[in-house]
Amino acid sequence: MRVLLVHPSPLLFSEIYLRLEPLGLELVAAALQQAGHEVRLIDLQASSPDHYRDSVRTWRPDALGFSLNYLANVPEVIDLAIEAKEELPDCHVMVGGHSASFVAAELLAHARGAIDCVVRGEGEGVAPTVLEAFAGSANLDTIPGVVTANGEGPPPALIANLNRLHPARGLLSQRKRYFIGELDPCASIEFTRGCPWDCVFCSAWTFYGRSYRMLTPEAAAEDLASIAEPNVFIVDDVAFIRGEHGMAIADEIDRRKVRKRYYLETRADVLLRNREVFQRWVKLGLRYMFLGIEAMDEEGLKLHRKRVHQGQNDQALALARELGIVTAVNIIADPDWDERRFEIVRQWAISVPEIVNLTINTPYPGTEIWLTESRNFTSRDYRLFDVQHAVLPTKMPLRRFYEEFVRTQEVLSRKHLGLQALWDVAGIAFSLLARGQTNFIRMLWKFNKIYSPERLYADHQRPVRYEMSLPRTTAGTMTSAERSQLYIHHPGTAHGEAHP
Ligand code: B12
Ligand code: SF4
Repeated sequence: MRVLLVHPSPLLFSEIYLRLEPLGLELVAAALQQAGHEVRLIDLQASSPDHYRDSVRTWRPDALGFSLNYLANVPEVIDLAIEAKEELPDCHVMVGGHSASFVAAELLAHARGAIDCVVRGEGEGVAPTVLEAFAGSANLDTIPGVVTANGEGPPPALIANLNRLHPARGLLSQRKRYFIGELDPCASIEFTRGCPWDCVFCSAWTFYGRSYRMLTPEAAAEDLASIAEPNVFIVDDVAFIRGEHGMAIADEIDRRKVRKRYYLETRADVLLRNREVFQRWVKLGLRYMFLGIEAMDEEGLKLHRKRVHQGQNDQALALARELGIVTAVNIIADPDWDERRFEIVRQWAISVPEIVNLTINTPYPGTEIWLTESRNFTSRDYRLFDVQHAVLPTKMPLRRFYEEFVRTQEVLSRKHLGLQALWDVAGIAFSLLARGQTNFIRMLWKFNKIYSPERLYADHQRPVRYEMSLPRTTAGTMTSAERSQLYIHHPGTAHGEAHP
């Protein structure tokens, strides 16, 4: 079959700081190629919608597959599916990805026949069977994880072997457009999958059933060695939870003499526990790290169930500085923040050398706070669920909240964007320009164009065509049965570790 795989457009956040390749979709593509299909991939983060429309019209795929990791992309994907079905009524449409897995039934309802099925959970294992069903030689309703208008088939199953496939990176023509900060251009890689913790605002653990699986060090290093870009973003939720795994990959990389620069995300306690692993990776080229600090006090950390103490966060930042890793941290802004809370964050952020980023507390489907807080939503417009908009009632008037939020982001960004930053990194900027890489340079000026309280506020006034459904729970409560319903892959079905 001719299969066109599509990743939707970037969200507000990505318009400024980064743009990264759709690794999940590349794995699905690799599985479909292996099954003998002709596959094309369009990433609307890096290509124009016209390019997509031309491909539908001229290449006339037999099947379309949309990746829907981000809830805010739901309306776009529904509209693209409807448009494609109008152009090609016989084309089969499947949707998969993180968010699609949590809202499968309502996606099908909104699309009114334009989406044939939603694949819940990991996609590379079942996607070839879904295409067999599209071709008439298998039954769509009996494939694990597949949801159709007829209902849900057997529960999704985790794939048995993460080492078998390498992402089909070669399918993306616009590879030069992927970057994160000055790591420009930048590819992505996965060493492990899943997270054994259970923070209340996060759905990484409910998606993978609190499992944690690792690629073999050989497979990880082999994939890395095949990457052409000089910079690599490691997509693992929490990098190097198992110190010996991080060391073993480092050995394999050394053996292959691979030299790259890396960005990864991890937790304070993991960094403190595995100091020598991170030290080794600094020697290998680790430059940037993201630490999910989330809250600045014990009470906040407890509310998020982060299972880390403030003291550990402080120690981890000190260690990262000592190791020479440039660290970005995230703080979750609660809609009930007032001017004073924003001011405290601004003061703290200016006083530390780290890159500080703010996101707004957002109950996503699949998280625990989705069950306990979603009854209070002020909007059910999927597009506002991007952690840059407030979807819960704000203590300050909404416009005032956005003024404080943007002012804080601006103060934080001024440390790293704009003229001062260009001066600080002039050498890097010139060498990137000399190589024709302009993503980083453009980023330095983008903030004021993209972020404004008016834009964020106006986004709430747009007509809403697709509204998100609410969970069937009583406000503020959650039974253990409801909590267990959050899982896509249930803990019992997961191979690998289930507890930190
Ligand atoms: C890496 C990552 C990023 C990267 C890049 C992601 C990219 N280009 O796709 C960066 C840093 C840019 C990023 C940014 C953001 N992210 Co992010 N990100 C992740 C992370 C950690 C891993 C994603 C990944 O690559 N996994 C590895 C691949 C192999 O898995 P996968 O993509 O899920 O694909 C598999 C399945 O989903 C499925 N599948 C996927 N597509 C398809 C398509 C078909 C047809 C089929 C059949 C199957 C299928 O099969 C694949 C193989 O098994 C996830 C957490 C997680 N564990 O999922 C958060 C996550 C997806 N991000 C999240 C958020 C909130 C954001 C931001 C909004 C954060 C912000 N501060 O603003 C931004 C918005 C980005 C944007 N779209 O513009 C949330 C999503 C919440 C939601 N429900 O919408 C997540 C779940 C994190 C969390 N803890 O809550 N992110
Ligand atoms: S540690 Fe990170 S990935 Fe794991 S549950 Fe918490 S926020 Fe999610």
